[in-house]
Amino acid sequence: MQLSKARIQEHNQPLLASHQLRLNLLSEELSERGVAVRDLIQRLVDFQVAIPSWALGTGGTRFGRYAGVGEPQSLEQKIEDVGLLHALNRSSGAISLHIPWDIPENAAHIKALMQEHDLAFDAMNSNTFQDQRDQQHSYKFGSLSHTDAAVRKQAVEHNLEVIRYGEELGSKALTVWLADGSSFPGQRNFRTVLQNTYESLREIYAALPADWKVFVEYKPFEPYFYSTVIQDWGTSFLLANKLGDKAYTLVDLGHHLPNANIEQIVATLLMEGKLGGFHFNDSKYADDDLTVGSIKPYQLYLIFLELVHGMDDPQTNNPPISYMIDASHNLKDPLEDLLQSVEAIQLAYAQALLVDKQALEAARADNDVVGAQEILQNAFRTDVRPLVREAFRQAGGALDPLGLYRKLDVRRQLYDERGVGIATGL
Ligand code: AOS
Ligand code: ZN
Ligand code: ZN
Ligand code: ZN
Repeated sequence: MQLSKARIQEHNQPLLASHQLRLNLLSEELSERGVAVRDLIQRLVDFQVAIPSWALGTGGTRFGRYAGVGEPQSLEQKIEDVGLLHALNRSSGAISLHIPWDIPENAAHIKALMQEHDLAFDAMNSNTFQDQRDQQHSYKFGSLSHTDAAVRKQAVEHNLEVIRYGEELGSKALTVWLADGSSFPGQRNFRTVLQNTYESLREIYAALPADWKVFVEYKPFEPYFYSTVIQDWGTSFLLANKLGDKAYTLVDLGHHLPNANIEQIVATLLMEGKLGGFHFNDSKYADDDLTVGSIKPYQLYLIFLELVHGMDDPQTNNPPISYMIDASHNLKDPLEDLLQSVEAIQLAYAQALLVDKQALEAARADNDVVGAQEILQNAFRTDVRPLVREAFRQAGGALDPLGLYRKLDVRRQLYDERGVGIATGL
């Protein structure tokens, strides 16, 4: 289904007066606090976060899966779903594909469809954590790190194939998330598997087009429960450094052991110019892939503060970061969840933009612990929703994307169109 500009206008019209009132009130207060409101809103308008193709269908747990309805059955339908999200909030103008779940049969047709929806391709994702039909070697005991050179070769070749698909479509990055690990002490020689992984990655790196990047994602455990080969940001950073300028670390918020100081990891990677990709989600226990900002909104804000201050610092030499939502939904309508996630990201971003950097640095220089904390908390405790809504509106989106989605009864329409089938690739 397509969402016309006229339909969005029609939705915004009755909400406009009360929105304007709230926005004016907040703008006045913020101007008094020295915030350049118009510039801030423009930064929100410019911010884009990619949607992964696998977040569009209902996920499952290892105990089972409840079918959703109206889920996309093809790459075309996935693009249509992201196009709909983007029409609603104008902040999700990119899609991240996964091979072999999203093999583009006809690249020209797919590119035309992308253009129609004003979408770009974010990083391509390879998959060496599942065995595919007709695959010669199994990844049961690893892929890029495998003890058998033939398996490593097959996994490298798969990644090269993903790069080729990405080139056809106009993507500029490859994300490697490696499930490789072990479930019992003694199962693996830590040094051998890391060395194997490095050598495999080197072959992939050598095949990267000149204007491409590779993102190395880390994760402390799961699907294996004793060790993973790329367990933490240090290991990812080490590999990225050894590989070269086109290799970067990717931070997924759910891939840390409890209470890790993720904002500090972000700051360190930015200092080194090595933060390439970002997967947003939220978690209470581990890689829960819950809605962004639903469990730890203050942490999300602190992370955004590091992203904003780090990227704005002229001394930082980090390329633009590929932002993506990496979530999975068992209970919610996936599209509703993604609308909530995008909004949560924009809210945290807006709060981070409120912080007076100079005042914060002055408090730090004075060792004014309370003062510095107050500056951070004041920004966090500001209700910035009018700013985010205004950014959606200025960009041509809905003042209340979720409200409009519900009013249009989108899921019902998708169900009529597509039926009950399970989304492809999940
Ligand atoms: C897995 O835990 C990682 O978060 C991956 O980034 C991603 O979810 C996966 O590649 C999708 O299958
Ligand atoms: Zn991820
Ligand atoms: Zn994950
Ligand atoms: Zn995750």
